Amino acid sequence: MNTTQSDRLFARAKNHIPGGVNSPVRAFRSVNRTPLFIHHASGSHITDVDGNEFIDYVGSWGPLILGHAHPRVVGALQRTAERGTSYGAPTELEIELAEMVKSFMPNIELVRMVNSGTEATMSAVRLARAYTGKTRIIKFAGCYHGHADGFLIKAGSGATTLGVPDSPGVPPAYASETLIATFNDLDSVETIIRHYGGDTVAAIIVEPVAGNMGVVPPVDGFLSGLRSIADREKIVLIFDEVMTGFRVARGGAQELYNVKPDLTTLGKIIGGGLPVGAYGGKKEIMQLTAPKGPVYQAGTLSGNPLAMAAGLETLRIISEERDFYEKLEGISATLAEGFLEEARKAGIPVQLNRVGSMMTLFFTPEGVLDYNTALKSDTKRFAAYFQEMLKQGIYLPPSQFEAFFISFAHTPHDIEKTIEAHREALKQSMTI
Ligand code: KE4
Repeated sequence: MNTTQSDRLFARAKNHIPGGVNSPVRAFRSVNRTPLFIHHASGSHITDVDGNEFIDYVGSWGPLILGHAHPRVVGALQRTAERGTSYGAPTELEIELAEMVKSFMPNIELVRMVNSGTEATMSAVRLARAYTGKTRIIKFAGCYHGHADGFLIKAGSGATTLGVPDSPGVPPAYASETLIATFNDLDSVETIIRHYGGDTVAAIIVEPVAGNMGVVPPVDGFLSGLRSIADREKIVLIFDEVMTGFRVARGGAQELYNVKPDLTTLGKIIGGGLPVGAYGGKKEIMQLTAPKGPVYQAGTLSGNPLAMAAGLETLRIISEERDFYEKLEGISATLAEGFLEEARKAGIPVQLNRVGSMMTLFFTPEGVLDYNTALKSDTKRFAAYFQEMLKQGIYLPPSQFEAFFISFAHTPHDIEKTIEAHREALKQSMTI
């Protein structure tokens, strides 16, 4: 595969941008190769600057559930841009998207638009602290909620020690306010609460379906168990649905698992490929947000017309398509079944975790239920598999610990070609 132009651009990029990319995972480091620079994309396909075309399972890390450059989304952006791109003043579009979000997720009574998932989660936590008057938060090892300081925390040694910074630059004081539990393990949450007291914990924040340690679904009772603990201890339960919102079901994971959080954070699909995040939920909590209440949060481009137009058109198309999620489930299930069948035939132990159109193929013989079991995956084999899939025209997320995203634009031919490539890539990955 010729990557001359990509290599040239990467060398140039590194002179101006840290690591040559504007988000670390794009650097392809964990798959031991340099990144491809993309020239254009349409539907389920992307084409790099050397003219190599791929079937895309990254989909900009989740936003493009309709596929790239959907004509109606592009048209909405063009019409909106011709009237002006941003005013720093309210528009009707923001109300329409808020109303649309509430129609998908009726548990949300008030919602605030921001510009990224990180802004959404950091703002939701600030709100929970203000509402409860408490300062600590509980998050789960392997769950990612964006790069705000209070989330870049990893578990200290022992089940009840305070978190420790997971990045230089995060003050230890922040780490002491973040406690790390184990995903799918309610006892780990109870242990923390017994040790620190529920009266010190403002919020539990969780990806209701983990997507950032690879996909890890919640085991039966886990989410409802968190709901009970939050009710008992008067803790704000935050579902970080930046990835799962409008992805795993029309109403996100809170609809799929029928567990209602107090606050929900959103991103990705809600922007249709433009920068949007949002946080929303119970009116009695959300109304503390400025200017209604005292909790400050602001943003120059929050609710900007372009992002609102792209998000609105995306959600409208989803709403109008009869059985949208059933059809997407069919495409995703066919891919997953093909992946598993080929791995079985090749005698390669893999785990495939999937919820709807987000999935991860783990190279490990044992079930992946949390971060520790995810970390047992053979990342070297994943890297070899990734490279082989790329050679065969399949563009996967460049990390064992990310989710593949299937879009409504993936065709039966795409799926068939992907399964064939997978068969060959499994064989090649055996030779490492
Ligand atoms: P952003 O700030 O990147 O818009 O959203 C942060 C975020 C929050 N919550 C969840 C559940 C998320 O998955 C994310 C961002 N996801 C990653 C993909 N694993 C974005 C890709 C990247 O970092 O480049």
